[in-house]
Amino acid sequence: MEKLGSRTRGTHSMAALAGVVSAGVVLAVAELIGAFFTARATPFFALGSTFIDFTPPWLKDFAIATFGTNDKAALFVGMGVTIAVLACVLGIVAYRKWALGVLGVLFMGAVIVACVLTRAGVGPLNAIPSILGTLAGLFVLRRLMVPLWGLKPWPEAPADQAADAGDHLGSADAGTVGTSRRRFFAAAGITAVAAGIAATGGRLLSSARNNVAQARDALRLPSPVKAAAPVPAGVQSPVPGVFPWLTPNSEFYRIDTALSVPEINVNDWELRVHGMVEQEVTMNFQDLLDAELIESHVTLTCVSNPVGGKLAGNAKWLGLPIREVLAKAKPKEGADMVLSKSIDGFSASTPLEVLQDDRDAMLAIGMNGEPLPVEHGYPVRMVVPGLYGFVSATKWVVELEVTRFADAKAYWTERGWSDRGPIKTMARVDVPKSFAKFPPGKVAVGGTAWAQTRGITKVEVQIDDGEWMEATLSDEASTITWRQWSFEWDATPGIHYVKARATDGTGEVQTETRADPVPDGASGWPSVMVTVA
Ligand SMILES: Nc1nc2c(c(=O)[nH]1)N[C@H]1C(S)=C(S)[C@@H](COP(=O)(O)O)O[C@H]1N2
Ligand SMILES: [Mo]
Repeated sequence: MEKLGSRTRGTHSMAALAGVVSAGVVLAVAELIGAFFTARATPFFALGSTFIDFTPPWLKDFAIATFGTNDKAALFVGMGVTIAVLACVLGIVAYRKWALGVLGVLFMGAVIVACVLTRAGVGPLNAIPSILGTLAGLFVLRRLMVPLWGLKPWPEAPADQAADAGDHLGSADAGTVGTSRRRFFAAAGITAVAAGIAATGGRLLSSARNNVAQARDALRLPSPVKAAAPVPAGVQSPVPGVFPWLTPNSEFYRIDTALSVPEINVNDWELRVHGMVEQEVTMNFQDLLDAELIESHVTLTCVSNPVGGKLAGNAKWLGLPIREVLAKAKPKEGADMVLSKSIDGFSASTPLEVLQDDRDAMLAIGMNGEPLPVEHGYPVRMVVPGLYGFVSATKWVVELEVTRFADAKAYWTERGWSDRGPIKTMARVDVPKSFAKFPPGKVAVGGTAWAQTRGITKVEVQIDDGEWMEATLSDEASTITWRQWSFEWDATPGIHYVKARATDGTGEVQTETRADPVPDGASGWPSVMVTVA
């Protein structure tokens, strides 16, 4: 490899910096202009969402297992680093061969525009922020290259570069070098600050323009015509540290592919029921408010939840039974699935009969007495007892297409997951925590178990490879909610594994066979390692 002089190396670092500053300008200008377009049209959002759509199941799984519900923050950091590295390379390329640099920037711009335009429900005009951002970035890159070329003209610099470098060209003596460096760093610094201000301004502007949070606060929910069945007094496990039976909204797990939460104005919301139906039905939000709503406690669980994981929550939902909407639409003979679609492009395939039976699958508008939180699907989502969320719990739902499993595929099914998702029987040890240390003697063990629609009839605990011992079940609220349990263990010194398994209402014992979450949910017995000393 050619040995670079220190000054060359210096200018290369500056060229890389110029690339990073220019990339920042692309994103910032697009963010600012994007405030006047849909939030999902900004480059950062569109790139990230496209990346998520192409995420293979193993990577999704890895991300959720490693970062949990911080997976989006991790994605943003990863994207930021990737963009910065690419920008460094493009900066150096532009410095050495301007035309090639321009091509590279235009290519990146085209990739961003393609990502924006392939988002669901994003019209062609939404390319404008990214196009203007790319042009602004190109302009800044050019402005930053000029002093660099002046600093030390690259031997192969084409004539127009030489012209731009102006009086500095060929006279890179100590004085002009200093001037060029100062010019470069001043321009880079000022541009970076301006980009920061533009990006922040864009964020503030778009949140002020789409103030869905205020609309949600102002929303008054109607009372249900059928209240939730009363919850028995003893549903909560007496063991301190077991999660609350009713999950507060703020602690409810969140899983979705939405990098920027869809912001839906209730006056614009409409649900279209179509496909294999006798009668297409559309309803607006007022129709929902005026309908005969019911309330019901339902435990939601995520298919990506690893054994022992926390991707499950129990809430009181207020909504309209979906079977009533389907009764109006009258599904045709042969239909066996409803493909529910979110405004953000996500979709879920739910067996038609599950939405028609008496389990009270609903179009929910309320969660624990409040309007749905924006991240949990405001203004309307689906809640279907007994199925994992990825095939049933569509948030920001706007469409129900009555169809057949043979004819249509849901979002995650296209990405290697199952097309159906009945929930597997699962016990979880909440207390003691993994790696806990405590003295020998009586220890309270407790946790949760779920097998929605079948119910939990027994939970057993095993210490190391000993006998299975029956735990005490807390009261059962219903078969569609989780059930808590407790157990007293006389702990002896040493390192121990505390395991649990549940039996569901059909008499089936939770399988020991370990399975990964892909394609239809994890299985196996949870095991918590503790040190008794
Ligand atoms: N629009 C939309 N709805 C969605 C998803 C999504 O990615 N987008 N994820 C589903 C999955 S995988 C689960 S487990 C549940 C989670 O609901 P929650 O975030 O309210 O807990 O939402 C479901 N609904
Ligand atoms: Mo999920």
